[in-house]
Amino acid sequence: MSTYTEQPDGIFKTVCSLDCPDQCGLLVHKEQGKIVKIAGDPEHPVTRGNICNKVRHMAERIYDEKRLTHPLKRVGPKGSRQFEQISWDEAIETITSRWKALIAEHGPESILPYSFYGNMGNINAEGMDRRFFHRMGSSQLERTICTAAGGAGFKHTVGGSIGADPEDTVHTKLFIFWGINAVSTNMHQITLAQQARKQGAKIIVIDAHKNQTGRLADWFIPVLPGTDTALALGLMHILFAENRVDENFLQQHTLGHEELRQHVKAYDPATVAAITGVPVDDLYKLARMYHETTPALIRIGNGLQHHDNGGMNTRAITCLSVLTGQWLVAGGGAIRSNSAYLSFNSEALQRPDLLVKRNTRSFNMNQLGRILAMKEQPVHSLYVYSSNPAVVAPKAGQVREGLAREDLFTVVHDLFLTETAAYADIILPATSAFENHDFYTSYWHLYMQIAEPVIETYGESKSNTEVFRLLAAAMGYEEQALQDSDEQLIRQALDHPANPGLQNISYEGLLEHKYIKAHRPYIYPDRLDTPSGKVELYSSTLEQMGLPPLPTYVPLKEQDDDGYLYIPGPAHNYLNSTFSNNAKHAGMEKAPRLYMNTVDAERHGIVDGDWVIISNHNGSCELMAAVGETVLPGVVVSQGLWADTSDYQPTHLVNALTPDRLSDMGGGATFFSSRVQVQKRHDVVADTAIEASTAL
Ligand SMILES: Nc1nc2c(c(=O)[nH]1)N[C@H]1C(S)=C(S)[C@@H](COP(=O)(O)OP(=O)(O)OC[C@H]3O[C@@H](n4cnc5c(=O)[nH]c(N)nc54)[C@H](O)[C@@H]3O)O[C@H]1N2
Ligand SMILES: Nc1nc2c(c(=O)[nH]1)N[C@H]1C(S)=C(S)[C@@H](COP(=O)(O)OP(=O)(O)OC[C@H]3O[C@@H](n4cnc5c(=O)[nH]c(N)nc54)[C@H](O)[C@@H]3O)O[C@H]1N2
Ligand code: SF4
Ligand SMILES: [Mo]
Repeated sequence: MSTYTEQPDGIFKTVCSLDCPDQCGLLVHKEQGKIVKIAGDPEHPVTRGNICNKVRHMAERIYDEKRLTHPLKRVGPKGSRQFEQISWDEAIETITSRWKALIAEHGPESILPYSFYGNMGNINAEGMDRRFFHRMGSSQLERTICTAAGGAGFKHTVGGSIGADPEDTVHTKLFIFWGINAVSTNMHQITLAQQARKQGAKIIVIDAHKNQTGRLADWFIPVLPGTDTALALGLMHILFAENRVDENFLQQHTLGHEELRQHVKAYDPATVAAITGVPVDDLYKLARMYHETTPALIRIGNGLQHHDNGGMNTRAITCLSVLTGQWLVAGGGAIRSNSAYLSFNSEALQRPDLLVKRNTRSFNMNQLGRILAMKEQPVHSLYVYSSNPAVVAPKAGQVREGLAREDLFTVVHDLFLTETAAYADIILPATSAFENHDFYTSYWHLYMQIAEPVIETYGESKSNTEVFRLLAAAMGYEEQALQDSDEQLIRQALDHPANPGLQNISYEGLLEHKYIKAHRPYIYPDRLDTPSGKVELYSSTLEQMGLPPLPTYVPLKEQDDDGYLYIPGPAHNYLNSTFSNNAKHAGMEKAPRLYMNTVDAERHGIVDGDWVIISNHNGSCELMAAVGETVLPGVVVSQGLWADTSDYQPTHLVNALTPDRLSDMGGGATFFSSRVQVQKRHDVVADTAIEASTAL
């Protein structure tokens, strides 16, 4: 059964499936059965006809000759990329007979799924797959690689993923982009801010790197990585000391304001300046500006979450965001994730009831390397889909060692022969989202959207839902839930009276309108989803978990090492590792740069364009120095999860250096909390032809 329904040529409305808050409405132009152009939908209230360069060039990826067209089986050593074409029947039979044998010998927990949001369509990302692995009773996966730390920090403060409606931010007068590279990662929030700027709004960026977002700010505030909690506490100190808090709001809507008032006395400006690198005068200026401007919005990004103290960083900033009462004002308050407004019936979609064994073991995806290295009750089979862990997971060297295990039966379902797929025993070709039926829920704007297939399935590729239906049948699982159609899955997920925000949204309505906004009759709800129903400045829940109940600065773990603090962030022209294997996008991205301060570069005799090796106890990789003043001394930053080179070497694998420690809350990733040594490569000459913006 194919999900493809006959579509003529023309222009079709659909959705961008990438893991990006903007979740754009798209117009896909199709001629002779093929996509010839992808543009923003001018009628979509948030997209307003603009999309990023990545997706404007996405047809290159859809029709890339490297795209997988058939199932493959491995015929050489793991990692050698020697595969032979097989039929779907043979692929499904090979996988399921192996799984049946493993289940008989070691039990279902010897099998581990590994996935993330390579495709944000809900039924493909977290629908039929969840049903299947629940029914199997496989080891379960904690999907914590992205926003788990911040999600927890935010939840313990305001109860869940709610915040300002981005569309209201045209009225905002002060934007604080905090740990977010929004020009690259949330471009429509920048469009809205630029519109507000015409009415006098100011844009402040607080970041460890003066990148494309910092460069457009009215005021860029460089901060030392992992010190944001201290910065937020210092600002709260000044707000309380100068009576710049909204006492009414604190009284009515918060818990623990008196404790917080006392607690922040310890974070005086001089102490905070020494920790954060932000001068005392700037602390006063920022606190006063924040108090004096309304609506003031803090857009909390992922950068400050990917740290040892990422949960607390998010929590401290969230506490700051309520002190002046801005959550009561349209266009004020904070935005971290808005996913709660569009929350759907995930129990109906994922069917956790199919998992019979209560204490089935579960693994944190950030520790894939150590999971695959386990000697006791080892994982014998790994099924990877919608993710590329050989590139994106921390401690990538250990991940690849695990993937290279001859006794690990690995299946990878993807559109491409990724770095992870290179280690697979069986590779299955995946459809692109333009070939699927699915529904989408943005975690930033408030629109639910639907997509129907725009083009025919590519080669013999299949969607995630379709592959799990086949696997379920071949495993002999007889539950109807494992054969439900895509339409049934969507309808079941939408049937969710518990979220009144969906009251205007139906399957038929979505088919007709393509996007529908969540119903939200308030700016600030009557009751938050915290235990007290209020903003918890003091959290007894955290206290019971052994964490500080009040926002408290805890330094990063690797302090005594004399290496540079290293932030390997995402790139403008890639989406995590997606597009990194595509010539057009790699060409736009030019070279893997390492931003470093002039003072540090001079010490090592490094000039702009030099190739450098960065290394630490986890591994090493090679990058090209971008010398200037975009980072503070002692900090180095790279952008991009780069593909292995054309001879399949992991030369620019930044995650070779990242730690697999978990964050303070939520089991989140700590990609940005490592330290590295930097060394010049003397055997190659500097490449001065590639310019990188390195000026202040
Ligand atoms: N073009 C593009 N867009 C994307 C992605 C992509 O790969 N490329 N990825 C998507 C995904 S999955 C996600 S989660 C989002 C992530 O997008 P963002 O939320 O923007 O997160 P990052 O880009 O990881 O980091 C944001 C900024 O945090 C800074 N930073 C790092 N550590 C600290 C710190 O301790 N304090 C402060 N204040 N700043 C710090 C970094 O320098 C960086 O500029 O983007 C999504 N959109
Ligand atoms: N150093 C460092 N590492 C990071 C980050 C960072 O900032 N720095 N960011 C982290 C974050 S925030 C995230 S979210 C993760 C993201 O990590 P991943 O989720 O692994 O994201 P991608 O690299 O985009 O890989 C997605 C894969 O899914 C495939 N795919 C797309 N659609 C489908 C589909 O419908 N079905 C199937 N089967 N496959 C599909 C794509 O081809 C691609 O190979 O990376 C994390 N890793
Ligand atoms: S990646 Fe983001 S900005 Fe680009 S089209 Fe998709 S949703 Fe829009
Ligand atoms: Mo992410």
